Amino acid sequence: ETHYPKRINAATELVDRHVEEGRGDDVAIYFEDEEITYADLQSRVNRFGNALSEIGVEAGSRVVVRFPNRPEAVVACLAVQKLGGVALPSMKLLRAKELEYIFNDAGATHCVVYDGLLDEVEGAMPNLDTLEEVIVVDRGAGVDHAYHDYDALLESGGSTLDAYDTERTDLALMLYTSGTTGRPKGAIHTHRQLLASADSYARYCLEPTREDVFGGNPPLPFAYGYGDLVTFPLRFGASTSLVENATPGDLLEAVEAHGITVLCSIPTAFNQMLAKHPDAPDEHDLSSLRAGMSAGEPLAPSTYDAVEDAYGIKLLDGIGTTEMLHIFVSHRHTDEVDPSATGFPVPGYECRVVDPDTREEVDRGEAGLLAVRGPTGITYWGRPDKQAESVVDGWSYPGDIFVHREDGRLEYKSRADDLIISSGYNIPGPEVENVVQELDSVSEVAVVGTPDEERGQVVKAFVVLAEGVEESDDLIDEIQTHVKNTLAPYKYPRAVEFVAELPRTETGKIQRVKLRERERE
Ligand code: 3SK
Repeated sequence: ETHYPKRINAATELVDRHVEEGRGDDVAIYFEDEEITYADLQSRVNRFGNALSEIGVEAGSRVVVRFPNRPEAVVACLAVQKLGGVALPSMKLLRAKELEYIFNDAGATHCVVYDGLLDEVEGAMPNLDTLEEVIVVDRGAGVDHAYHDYDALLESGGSTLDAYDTERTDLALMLYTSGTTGRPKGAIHTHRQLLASADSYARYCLEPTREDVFGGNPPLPFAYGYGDLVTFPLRFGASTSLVENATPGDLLEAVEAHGITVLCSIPTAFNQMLAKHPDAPDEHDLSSLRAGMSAGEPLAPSTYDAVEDAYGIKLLDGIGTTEMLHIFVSHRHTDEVDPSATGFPVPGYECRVVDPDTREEVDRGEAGLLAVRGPTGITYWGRPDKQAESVVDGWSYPGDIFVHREDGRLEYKSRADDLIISSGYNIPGPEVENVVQELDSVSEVAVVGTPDEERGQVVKAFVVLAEGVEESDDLIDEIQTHVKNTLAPYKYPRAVEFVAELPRTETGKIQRVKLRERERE
């Protein structure tokens, strides 16, 4: 708290400060063939901010920003924050019913929306209680509308704007959890927390400089993407490379075109890059890369090794959550990375592994529930019930099972919900997944517990086979034998089902809850 002045505005720190300190000509955003400098970005934020203010956005207003990864989304969020409002980026696949809940729960008054994503907002409109104004970014989707036009507002707004005099504890960003179970929850973050996520994880684990270019495909409305592609690069006067709806191939092209130095993605996308573009290191100049970041799902050691072999970079696995805003356990790029562990508590954070019942710290080497304390923490919007469950005595409980090892590293075991209890043994599904994933015949795998009369639950693996591999009983045998030979034999999957794909959230997380539900039916 005390490291930051009482009055601080994140947008000013991320943009204006660089211009004032003579870095206005540096590139802030690469997008397609466009290079948007810090001075350009400041001008757009100011002009759009002035226009938003004319149509009623003020301190405390909640503004939904609905976009693929494009510069207008960055401009909109920063303009709202500069006015003292709260930016609420929304995942682009959300449907009208889901949007209705989020708009009403947040009390959103304004929405800035990309033309291709307007229809679901319109579908929700008859039931929106607080929405006053809609601003559409017309990019040729051919929608006919009578709302405000983003480009016209940008033209009309004056190019200077004094930031609202926000306090460090004022809200700046609101993100809804994807809600695999129950209603989505709004996670809220202050101006200070936004900056603190960069000043802890990014500063110490990545040590960014002005020469860095952050790039990747996590969507901006995902806390991971917002940090990697907005807060981190702009905090350090570096650049961000935005690619709309990037496939793994697009990302490899962006590395070459924009000179990406820090490549951010999720394990599935790294696996797809490796599998679909095995010749990428010969076909593209990837020499700008200096580090990679992976989150969203645990990173299998086999993926870590393959990325290091192919691209020559350490892929830093990190655990973060929407509620915690960003990563709180990771290796630093200067560490000797041990891919069997997630890493150390990020500087600024403390972690304890506790007994879920007593909340007492367990011995090193024993599995327990992770408790975290640091510059960001869990705060829900209007959910005292969930708040009381998730924060106890000042410690946030993100809901993950970890082992704190003697070497100080934290080793991820599973989500608390994903622990399989079979014949009295505790079996973390992701540990089995990592081993199955080592087989060349396997493209993706998810492991859950399936009900069993004798054992309570048995371990079941859902396997997506690599291209060209045919399912067979021999393959099942190979998978089971490989796990038995690598882990304690009771962890082997007694059931194996081949599937065409795994259910995933829009942010790429495997929805194990859906697989478990299917097994219970
Ligand atoms: O879900 C995650 O893994 C995550 C990681 C970093 C930052 C934010 C999130 C939600």
